[in-house]
Amino acid sequence: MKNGKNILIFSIILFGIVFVSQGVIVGHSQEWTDYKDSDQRLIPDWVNQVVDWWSEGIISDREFATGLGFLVKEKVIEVDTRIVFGATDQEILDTKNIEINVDEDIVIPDWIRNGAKWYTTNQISEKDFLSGIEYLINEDVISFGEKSAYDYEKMNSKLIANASPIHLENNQKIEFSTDVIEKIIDGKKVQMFGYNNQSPGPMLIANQGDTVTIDFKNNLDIPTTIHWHGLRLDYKSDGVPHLTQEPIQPGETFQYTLKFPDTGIYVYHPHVRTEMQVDRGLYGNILVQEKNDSYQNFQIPLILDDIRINEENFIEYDEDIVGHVLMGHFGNTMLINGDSDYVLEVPQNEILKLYLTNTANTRTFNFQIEDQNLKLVRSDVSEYEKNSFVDSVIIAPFERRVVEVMFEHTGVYDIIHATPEKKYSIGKIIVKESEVKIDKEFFQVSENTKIVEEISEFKKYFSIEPELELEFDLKTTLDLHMDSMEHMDSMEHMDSMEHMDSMEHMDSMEHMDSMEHMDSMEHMDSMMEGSMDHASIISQGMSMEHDDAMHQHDDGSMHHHGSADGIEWEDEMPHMNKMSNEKNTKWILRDKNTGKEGFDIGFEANVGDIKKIRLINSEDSMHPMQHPFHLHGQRFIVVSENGEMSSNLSWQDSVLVPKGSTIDILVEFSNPGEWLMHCHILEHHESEMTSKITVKS
Ligand SMILES: [Cu+2]
Repeated sequence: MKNGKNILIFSIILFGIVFVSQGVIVGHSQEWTDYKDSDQRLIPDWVNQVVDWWSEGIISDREFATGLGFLVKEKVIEVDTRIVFGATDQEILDTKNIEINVDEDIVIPDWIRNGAKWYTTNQISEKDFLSGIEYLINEDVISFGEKSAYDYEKMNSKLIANASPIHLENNQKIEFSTDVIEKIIDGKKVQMFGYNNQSPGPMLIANQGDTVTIDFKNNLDIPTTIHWHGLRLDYKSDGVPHLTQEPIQPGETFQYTLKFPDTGIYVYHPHVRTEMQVDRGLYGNILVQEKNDSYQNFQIPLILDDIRINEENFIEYDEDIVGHVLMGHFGNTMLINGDSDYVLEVPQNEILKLYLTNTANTRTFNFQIEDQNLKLVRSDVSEYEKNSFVDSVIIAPFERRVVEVMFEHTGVYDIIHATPEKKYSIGKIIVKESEVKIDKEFFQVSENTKIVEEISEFKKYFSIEPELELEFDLKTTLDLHMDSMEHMDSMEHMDSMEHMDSMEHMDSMEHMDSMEHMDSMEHMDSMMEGSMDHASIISQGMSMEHDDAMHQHDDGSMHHHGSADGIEWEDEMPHMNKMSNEKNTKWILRDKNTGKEGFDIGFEANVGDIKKIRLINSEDSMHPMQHPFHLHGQRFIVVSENGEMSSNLSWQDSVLVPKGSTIDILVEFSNPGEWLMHCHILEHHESEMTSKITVKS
């Protein structure tokens, strides 16, 4: 019976599609053709994804057909009745008597829900929808072939990718590009950047030990590069402007050679105006698997991000100057896999391996799933010595963590970002009933003997003295003691002061008088006229005369809500942050012993060296906050924090150094070349919180 019903749905859909493919769309075809000719790129992302997934076999015939059935059920046919059921009223009437049902057993994939939801809520236009359907037809997606059962086991992969995956063979060469794209985020149509017209970019899936070539073309009107974060590849392909290559100019090409010595989840992103280009959507995952990997469980990459979209649906950046340097650019919309409304559907009792990546400019996430323990199994570059059950995982920008989770009970679960003060639901997981029997072994923790053995060889170096002690510091001409401005009660509602038209909330703003200390801010004027539109309204509107109030609060203390753990979870100084830029504010890496800063540090090592580097994030600096430290092209072990030895080790390429902490890392210098080390808060990096290490072969 079940099959019969499905076949019915298929035949209806096929019937409709045939009409479409023959161009029998009264009233639409003309507009449609124009539209398609004028701008191919307006085909929505979800359609491109569907086509790719379909051709890759990631979604089955049946999934696809079910999806269309779902669109019908969701009353998408109110508009496209003619598409699905025919051109004439009689044809529509003839078919309307047939009841359309989506089989309750069938898991509706995310892309279908999204497609239907976006369309029915007018987030994608009829034009977009129609051109998408046409695209599917042109791509022969309608040739259904055999009707495979919806069965994860029979699919060639249990990978639920965050973007259309590209499975890479050894020595394969692929084409890659950066492009301007449009995306719907939180109901807003936003102009963004994508890799191969997608954001997140395609998920690259490679085998450990392989080599592949990326023929890259920059289709943006600004220079860019691609950095392959965490890969120990040849430094000529590391994508660092002016160090390993020149920036790739608009229209130009560059060839990258990727190598994958380590398994795990990695992330690629630009390294030119990184803070702006990443925020606009340029990032993607790389999954490196063991050769002949027969991993049978679900693999689900989740890219955590935030993005700042203004009222005009625009991601605002100054083309000429890096802004928000003080704390980095916090977004006002949180995303999973580029979606502000992420929904994942999974079967009950299956082991789900979640690959977490943080691509936010500055926001550290504290990842949780409602009512679930997470089995933490991996960090950046390797598994942990032993896995452990945790409630939550703190993940700083561009770190990766891998957790496993198993849902014993069906239902809907929130994916949560939990700060000490607030819990944000940033997505949902729908757990469907399944036949799968629970595997009690999942709840055991175990040791990873391979990693234990590998790391044990390095333990004899754990007690060596550091050869480099790096201090984190800040220089700014801003008067950060104007902190009372940051403590307006209503501040948290003000969203970085974008909406502060009304001055009645500004009772504590009288402290703005210390603006007079800002005479050294040569860029203040242009800031006020340019990207600081809203802030300039504030400074005009507020009184500069209440001199006396200023000093009452000027105790020199900086208040940081929720930072008892040494992490700034929110933009606690939105006004100062917005005033800060790369000219008036510089973050610094300093060699404690020589006093040299940034690229002047000139640290060197030889291939084969094992050296300790101490990262010192003193609480006494001008604005102490956490910094995620990243070293290119090598791997390291976090040996200790504040003198306390780490109890569960792994290989990493990044480490979060909370405010007031000192962290020792043991670096295995295995890869010759010129390698960057920097803070991965992107605005900090762009404001020179960066140095390099030369590794000689
Ligand atoms: Cu930093």
